[in-house]
Amino acid sequence: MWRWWYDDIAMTDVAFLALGSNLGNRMRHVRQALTLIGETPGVELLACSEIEETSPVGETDQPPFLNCMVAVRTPLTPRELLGVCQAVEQAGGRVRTRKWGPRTIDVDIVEMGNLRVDDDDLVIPHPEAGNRDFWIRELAEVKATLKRAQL
Ligand code: PH2
Ligand code: MG
Ligand code: MG
Repeated sequence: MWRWWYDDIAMTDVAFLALGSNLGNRMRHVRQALTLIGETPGVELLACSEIEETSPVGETDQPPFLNCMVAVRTPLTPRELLGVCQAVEQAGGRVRTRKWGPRTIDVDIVEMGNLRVDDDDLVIPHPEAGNRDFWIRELAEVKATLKRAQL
């Protein structure tokens, strides 16, 4: 069964991860996440958007975020990549409180090639992908960088 995922990803093996932090030393959390993602075996960090400050969406009664988008190349399955994201969140001291609440570091899979996943705990593309101005902007920026660098 997993073989099917691998075949699919082999054709379009660039995934886009969104990073967000609005608790504690936000830049430190984002930087640590970038480092950990880049050091993960089987995950090649290709490009990163600008890191920008954004107003909270959804739950608006929380501090502003630092957000950025990264492109990675990986043969990992979606679920394996989710595991990487969760490990990076744990290393960043993420404590799960309320949905969409403040967090030291959040790492979300936004896109993974042309792949579609619709499980209870993992939906790709991310359901908010078309709704957040900053994600749309960051995604366009990273994709333009990949194109320029012919990655
Ligand atoms: N993430 C959320 C909820 N709201 N707002 C901004 N600006 N940036 C985020 O990354 C964000 C959010 C849930 O993951
Ligand atoms: Mg999120
Ligand atoms: Mg998340």
